[in-house]
Amino acid sequence: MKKRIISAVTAVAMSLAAVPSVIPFSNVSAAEIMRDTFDSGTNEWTGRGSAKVTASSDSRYEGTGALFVSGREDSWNGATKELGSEFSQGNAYSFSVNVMCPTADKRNLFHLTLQYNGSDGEAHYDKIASGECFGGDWIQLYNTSYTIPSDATDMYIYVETEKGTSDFYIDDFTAADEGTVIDGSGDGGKITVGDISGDGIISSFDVIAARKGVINGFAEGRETFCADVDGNGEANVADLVLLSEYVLGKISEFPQAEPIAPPKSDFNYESALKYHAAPDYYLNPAGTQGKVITENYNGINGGNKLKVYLPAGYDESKKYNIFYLMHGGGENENTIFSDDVKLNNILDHMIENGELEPMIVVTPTFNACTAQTFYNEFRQSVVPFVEGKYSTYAEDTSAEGIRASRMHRAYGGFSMGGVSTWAVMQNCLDMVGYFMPLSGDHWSGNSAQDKANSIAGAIDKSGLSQREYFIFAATGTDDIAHQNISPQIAAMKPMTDYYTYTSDFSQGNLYFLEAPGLTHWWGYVRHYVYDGLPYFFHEG
Ligand code: FER
Repeated sequence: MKKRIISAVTAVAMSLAAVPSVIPFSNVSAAEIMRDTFDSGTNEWTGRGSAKVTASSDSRYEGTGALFVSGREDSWNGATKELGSEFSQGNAYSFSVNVMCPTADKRNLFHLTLQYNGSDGEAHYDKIASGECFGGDWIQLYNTSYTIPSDATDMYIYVETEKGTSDFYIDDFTAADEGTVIDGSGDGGKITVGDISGDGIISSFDVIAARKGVINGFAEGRETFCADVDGNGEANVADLVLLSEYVLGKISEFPQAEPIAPPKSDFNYESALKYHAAPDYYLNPAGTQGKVITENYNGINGGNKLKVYLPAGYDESKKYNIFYLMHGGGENENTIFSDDVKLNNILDHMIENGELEPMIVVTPTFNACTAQTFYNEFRQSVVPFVEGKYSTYAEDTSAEGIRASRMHRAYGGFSMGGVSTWAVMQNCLDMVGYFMPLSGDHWSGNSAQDKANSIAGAIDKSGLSQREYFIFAATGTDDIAHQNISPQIAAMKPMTDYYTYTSDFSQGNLYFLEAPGLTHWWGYVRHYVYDGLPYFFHEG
C-alpha cells in the first residue's frame, strides 16, 4: 500500500498559523476607518472584470444583507472598492472581510487583495489575507497588520478566488487602525485535516466531534474533509480511531489509506481515438432492425414532434441508456433517421455486431425555439415526455429522478445542434453526463476563452467532479466549423481543474476527434457518432 504522510508537525503549524482568536467587539470604534455592511446597498463596491455585484438579502454573515458577486469569468473577477486618502502609504492597518461560497461541496481559497500602481508605473497585486472554505461556510479574511506599500497610488481592495468562477457573498468589510481586533466568522485559516471543530488545533474536542459524526453523520464539505484523516474519501470509525490515537500521542501523523475510487469500467478504450468511417454496408438496412417512432408532445414552445429510435428487442422491463441527438440549421427532427443520414441503419448494425449496447436515440428539434435556447424545452418538455413514456434509468421524471440517472443520458448535435449541445452542457449539467458536440462551437462570449470560461463556470456551480461529465467533440479538418471549435477545445484543454484530455474515459473526460480533410456534412458527421457513441455510458 502506498502511504502518503501528512506530518503532524506541519498540520499543527498550519493550524497555529490560522487566525488569532476572536473577542467580542462593539460595532462602533474610534479605530475603525471603513465598515461596509451591505445591509442597505452596495456601499460603492463594484464588479471586477466581468463580475456583477448586488446587495442581497438571500444570505448574510451579520445584519440583513450581504454583497452577492456573480457573473465571474475568471478567478480574479470579484468585488472591488477604491481605497481613498484615509489610507496612507507606508502605514499599517487591520483589514477584515467575511466571505461565503454558496455551492455546497466546493472547496476554494479566497484572497483579499490590494491592487495599486507602484513607482515603476506598473499595476501590482498584493495579497492582504487568504482563507480556505467549503461551500456554505462563512470565513473571515483577516490581517491585523497589513502595511500599504510606500509607493502605492490608485489603490483598490478586492476579493477574488484562487481558481474557478463560483458566485460568492461578502459581508462586513472593515478597515481599522493596525492591531484592531475585528469581529468576524473567525475561520479562514488553512483548513486542517483532523481539526473537525475548526478551532485551529487538533484536540480531544475533535475526537468528540468525530464520535458524534460517526454516530449521526458528518456535515458535507469542511467537516467531512477534516474528519477523513486517512484521506480515503470517507469519514468513518477508522478515522475516529486514528484521531484518538493522534490526540493521545500514540501516533504523530495520520497514515493515508488508499482512496476509495469510484469503480472504473473495463471498457477497452483507445486513448487517442482516430477517425474511422463505418463499413459501407452499415448504411444498408440491417438484419435486425430497431424501430423509429414519431412522437407528438405539447411543450413549453407549443406542439412539437420528435423521433425515438428503439433498439431491436426493446423491452419495457429493462433500463436503457438514452442519447438525444440534435439536427443542424435548416433541418428538422426527421433528418437524422432520413435517407440522407440513415443513422438508424448504422445503429442497428453496431448493436447487431456487439459494438454498441442497445440504447434509445431521440432526435428532437429546436425549430420551435433556437439552438441556443433549446435547453429549456429539453429540460421542461422533451426529457419528461420521452422518459415518462420509454424505459430509461430515470426512476421518475422529477428533477431528482433525472439527476440521479444523468450518467445514463447523453446529448449531442451537429452544427447548430452542436451549438445547442454546448448550451445544454452550460445549463443542464444536472441532467446529462455525456456530451457530443459535432462541428459546432459554444456561442457564449467573443473569444475561445470566454466560451471555455462559461462552461467552467457551470461546472463550478454544479459541484461535479471530472469523473462525472465527459465530452467527445468531433469535426473534420476542412469543416467550416473547425476554425471555431478547435480554438475552443484548445482553450479548454489546459484547464486541468476541469478536464483531463484523452479518449480513454476511464482516465479522462475530454476528447476532440479531428477527421482529416472532411467537411461540414452529415454524410461524414454520422461516422463521428459511429466512432464516439460506443465510448459513452461506461463510467457511472
Ligand atoms: C459553428 C457552429 C454552427 C459553425 C457553423 C454553425 C462555421 C452553423 C451554421 C449554419 O447552420 O449555417 O461553429 O461554424
